[in-house]
Amino acid sequence: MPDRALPGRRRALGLIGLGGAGLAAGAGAPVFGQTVDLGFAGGTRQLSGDWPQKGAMIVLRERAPLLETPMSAMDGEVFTPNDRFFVRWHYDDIPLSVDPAAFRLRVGGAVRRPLALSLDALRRLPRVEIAAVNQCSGNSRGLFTPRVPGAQWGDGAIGNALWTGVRLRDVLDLAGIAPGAVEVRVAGLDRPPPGAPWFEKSLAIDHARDGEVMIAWAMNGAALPLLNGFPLRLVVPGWYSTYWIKALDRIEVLTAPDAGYWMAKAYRIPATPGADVARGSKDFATVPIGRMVPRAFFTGPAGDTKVVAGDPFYVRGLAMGGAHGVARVDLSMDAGASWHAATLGPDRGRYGFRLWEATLPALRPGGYRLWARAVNTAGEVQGMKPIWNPGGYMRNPAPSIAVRAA
Ligand SMILES: Nc1nc2c(c(=O)[nH]1)N[C@H]1C(S)=C(S)[C@@H](COP(=O)(O)O)O[C@H]1N2
Ligand SMILES: [Mo]
Repeated sequence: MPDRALPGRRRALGLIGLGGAGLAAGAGAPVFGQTVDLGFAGGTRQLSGDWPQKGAMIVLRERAPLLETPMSAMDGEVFTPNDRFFVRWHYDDIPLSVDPAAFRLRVGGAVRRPLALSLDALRRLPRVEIAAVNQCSGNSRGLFTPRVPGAQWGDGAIGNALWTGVRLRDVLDLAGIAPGAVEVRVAGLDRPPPGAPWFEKSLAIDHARDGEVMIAWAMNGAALPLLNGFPLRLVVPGWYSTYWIKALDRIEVLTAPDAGYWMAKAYRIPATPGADVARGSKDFATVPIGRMVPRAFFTGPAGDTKVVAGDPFYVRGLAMGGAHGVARVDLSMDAGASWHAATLGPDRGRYGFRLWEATLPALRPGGYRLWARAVNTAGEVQGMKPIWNPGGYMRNPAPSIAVRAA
């Protein structure tokens, strides 16, 4: 971390008026000298506590911010604390202050009544709450082999929250969808550099109206942190977070498919099962990234560990089902030849995290490898073999940790 850059950043982001949201001047002390090893070449990163409303985060990039959650911050937590929730922006020009009284959410395009909704007007609609995992399409990209360009995340570009807000459907119904609508485009307050396209994403009209896609103003019972999209963000349960537009201020109903850069060119995956193609290939049909896939994570321990030979050992982690609930988390000590079910924690919502734990039998002295996999309620099983695609999207091989018993 260039420590000279930190005071400036603290000033720039730390003095933001949030109209009562109470932004502390800096979230905590910089954690100088503390590094985290994300498990790939170049993956040794500095922890910093110098971001507003954030505790210690792994810094991938300062401008535009890419802040990763250390796995230790998710250990034993179904809901990822807001001050440790990962941050990802594409463009440098992000909103540094938003006046909630002046803020309006505009709804336009193919609608009967274009709207400019205040936050108070939104709050008069029926309130909904949903637990959902927000995961970057490129989470774990740093672990791709061969390596691919893009943000070199470890496993921590992910978090689960209980989101509070209103249904996108209710907002669309208030405006009245006009005939011929096919997609709904969303965009936020961050601005592209000159000549670059706005960061806009679109959902099919039926998806936008499914009653699950929501506009949230709170996560885990508190206002969204500025870096996570204050005052409003889209929440698209079960889908990768590229669609979860932050600082959402524009909704536009389209009568033709969105041909913009961020739909037509970026965030596209191979149209193959599991988004998997031969290493190095470039020539394949693509589709926009969409639903997430099941994943399990070790959090305690989060990586290779030593245990006392002859003692049972306790291991735990998190799992997500992707676009469905978690049915099971399995553990294997023979590279997937046989699997044993771990104990799941309570179900706090099908799109959210589920805690899992297991106490494993005593080991003789020696070296072992322990694997975990998640299985969702649709029967999708997390596979052993890593996929590959040039965008570095949707990585989800069954994780493993080395266990040394002595
Ligand atoms: N306005 C806006 N919304 C955005 C983005 C962005 O660059 N601008 N990035 C998206 C991507 S790719 C991700 S991974 C998530 C990250 O959400 P978070 O920063 O709250 O964790 O925000 C999404 N929403
Ligand atoms: Mo992302």
